Amino acid sequence: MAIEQTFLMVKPDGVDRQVIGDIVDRFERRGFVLKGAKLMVASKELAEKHYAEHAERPFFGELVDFITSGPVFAMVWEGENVIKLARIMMGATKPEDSNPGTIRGDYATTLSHNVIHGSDSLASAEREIGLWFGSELV
Ligand code: DGI
Repeated sequence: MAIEQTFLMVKPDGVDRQVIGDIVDRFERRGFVLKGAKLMVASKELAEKHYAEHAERPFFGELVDFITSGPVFAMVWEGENVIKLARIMMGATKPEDSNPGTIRGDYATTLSHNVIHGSDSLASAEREIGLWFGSELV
């Protein structure tokens, strides 16, 4: 398995709940390496590009409004199989399906307020890292 990079983001509810430290700690303890991080408020344009695959869904407007409603903590993490393993550590999208011990299983309150985003494939990781970090990474 090759070394990969993935894009992870603590959503506004997670920043508000002050769980950035816990989330960073989980990935560091798992052996992954933080390659970039920033606290920022996403523009509507960036949010719409990020969630472009959901553009036709009825909840798209709500999704964009929520992700731009306050600061997010955008991150790039690196490691072996990090894309898949980060998704497992995050837990399922729906709070009723996310297992205790996962990030969402421990913190998510509703379907939209589910604390963290993580790329779901190599193609989306590359696209999302480019979108959020461009050429900023060291
Ligand atoms: O990759 P995920 O975040 O686990 O899930 P996703 O890419 O299918 O959806 C992106 C986000 O959109 C998800 O974290 C929460 C929200 N979402 C997904 N399905 C619904 C939804 N929000 C609402 N209100 N209704 C939905 O059916």
